[in-house]
Amino acid sequence: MSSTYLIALGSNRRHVSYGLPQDVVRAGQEECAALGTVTARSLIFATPAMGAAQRSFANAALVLESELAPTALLAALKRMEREFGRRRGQRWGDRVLDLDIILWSGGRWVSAGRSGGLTIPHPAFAQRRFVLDPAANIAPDWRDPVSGLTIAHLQARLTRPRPLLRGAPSPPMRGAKANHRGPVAQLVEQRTFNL
Ligand code: A4P
Ligand code: MG
Repeated sequence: MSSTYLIALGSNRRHVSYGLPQDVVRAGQEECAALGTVTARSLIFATPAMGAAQRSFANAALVLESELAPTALLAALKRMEREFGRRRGQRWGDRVLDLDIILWSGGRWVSAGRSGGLTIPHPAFAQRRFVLDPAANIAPDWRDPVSGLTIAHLQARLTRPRPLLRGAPSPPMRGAKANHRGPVAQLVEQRTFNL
């Protein structure tokens, strides 16, 4: 029986033959066709690095119909990461391509494994614009089984204007331009490589 998966792709390192991160991500989107049928591919987004990473990323998403069960798909994605990661001079642990399973048609999945196990939905995806922007590009109506919210809704929560301080709203300053953009909304606007 085939299942539907939402896969997130990310890269912030060059590949010796594919080249720049956005080209690595595009190649990754194409290679995923070996795992089933890719029914939707997002635009590729340039995103500011989050966390310990230094260089900005290229991020994308795709929808995959596959006969593979979640653990078999994860193993195949890890294999693909390793294939993309074979690059001389690269530090141990760095990968040219990161492939995560974000959602699947079966709802929730949790299984143990020797190298980290598997949790679907991906535990952090609802807080990550670099996942939600590409995902909203191809699957805005897909509902997260944990929060019950659609991807479009989760994305809007991260990007919608918010007051900086909680509590009673203060009256707008006379003559001042309204600006209710919160810290998240003030992040560098994401742009796509494809436009
Ligand atoms: N694992 C459990 N659940 C899943 C799942 N749903 N999908 C386990 C994939 N893997 C899952 O992941 C470590 C282990 O998590 C796997 O072996 C698997 O058993 P990993 O991809 O090997 O390691 P990682 O990349 O360090 O973890 P993770 O969580 O993917 O890293 P992050 O937190 O995603 O950090 N900034 C921008 N703008 N864009 C990015 O793409 N990526 C990172 C990577 C940091 N900052 C970024 C981006
Ligand atoms: Mg990962």
